[in-house]
Amino acid sequence: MVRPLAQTELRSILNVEESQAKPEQNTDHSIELVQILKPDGTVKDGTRLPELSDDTLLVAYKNMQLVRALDDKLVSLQRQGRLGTYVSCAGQEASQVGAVMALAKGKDWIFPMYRDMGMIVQAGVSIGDLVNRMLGNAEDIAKGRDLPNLFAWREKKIVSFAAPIASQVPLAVGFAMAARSKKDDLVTITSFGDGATSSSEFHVAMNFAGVYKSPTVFVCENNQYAISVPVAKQTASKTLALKAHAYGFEGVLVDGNDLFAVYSEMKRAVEKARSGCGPTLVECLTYRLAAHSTADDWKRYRESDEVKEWTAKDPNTRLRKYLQETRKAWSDEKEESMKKEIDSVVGQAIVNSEKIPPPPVETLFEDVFKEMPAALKSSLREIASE
Ligand SMILES: Cc1ncc(C[n+]2csc(CCOP(=O)(O)OP(=O)(O)O)c2C)c(N)n1
Repeated sequence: MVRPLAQTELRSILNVEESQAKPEQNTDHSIELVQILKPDGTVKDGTRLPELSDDTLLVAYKNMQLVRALDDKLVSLQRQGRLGTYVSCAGQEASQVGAVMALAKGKDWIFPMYRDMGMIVQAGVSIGDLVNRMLGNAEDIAKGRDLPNLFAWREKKIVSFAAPIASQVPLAVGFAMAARSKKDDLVTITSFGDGATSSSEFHVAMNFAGVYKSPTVFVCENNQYAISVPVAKQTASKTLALKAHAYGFEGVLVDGNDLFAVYSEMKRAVEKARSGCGPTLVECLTYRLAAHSTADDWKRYRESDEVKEWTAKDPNTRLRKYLQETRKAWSDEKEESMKKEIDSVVGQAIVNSEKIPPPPVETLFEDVFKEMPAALKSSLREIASE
């Protein structure tokens, strides 16, 4: 792996002199962090909890824990050589589940990124289908043609992701504009990391959305690193939310490990978009607890103390504390039985998926041309006769 450059090395390579002169300039574009649930699971003074029933909250909590358990299991499958590269979402569950909770199910569309397993599960994709996708077997919806973390389920209104960073962002804007021209009041959301905000796709999409008031909510999951590049080397802006102001719309900064803060601000943004008042950028300040993917080692570019500090702000533990200690809607016994159920669902899904063979070789030739060209037909015959 390439060694990350220290700030001083980078400055000397780029020939950037640290200026001694400090001209007066207004760079204080602070945006306040929205937080409702504090890391200790208590509600912050002066804030209002969103109205959510116990049932809705318990489904969200269960999904967050289900995703964490599946995540652990998929990392271990990869380590055993039973799965290709895997991208973990551990630590980002509240941002992902909270964002999807704010959508109108069956109406709004999701343009996710590769790290968004929490969105996929909250949108209603079954664990069996998800594991088939990860393993790329014959029952995988993508017929094994995509990388494991590239999610797409048309009936759940989840649009497939392409590997170039931020390529999904303009698509979400275009889709929303097309829907509006057909007088459909759906909203699109698109998620991406802090690194994606340096891409041209992000800026093109934000500009277009601002000018035409596209009914789109941009969800930036700021997990503070783009592989080994910390956010401070990604932008000189104080927040990523601020970037929305340059495009003429609202940017909000939320505690991405607080399900209530994410849900409340997403709900407001989605309603605003649906009522014709244009887009919002919601920056969810969070942290990825694992490595970027199973192909890197976070110890090469992060301090253990930093990881410890963020582990103490774990979104799942925080919500559990609230549910159990403040709301009295949960208990140790319920947690125990939920964990057993989750282990069995995840374990069974993996056993079932691993029994399914890979997609038949003919599928490699299908779905490209309406009429298969002669050259492909001949290759197919050749393979079939082997
Ligand atoms: C256009 C493009 N450049 C580089 C890459 C390689 N790459 C894959 S993931 C990644 C980091 C993205 O970081 P971020 O947007 O912060 O999302 P995160 O992975 O942290 O969730 C990079 C640079 C890519 N896939 N596409």
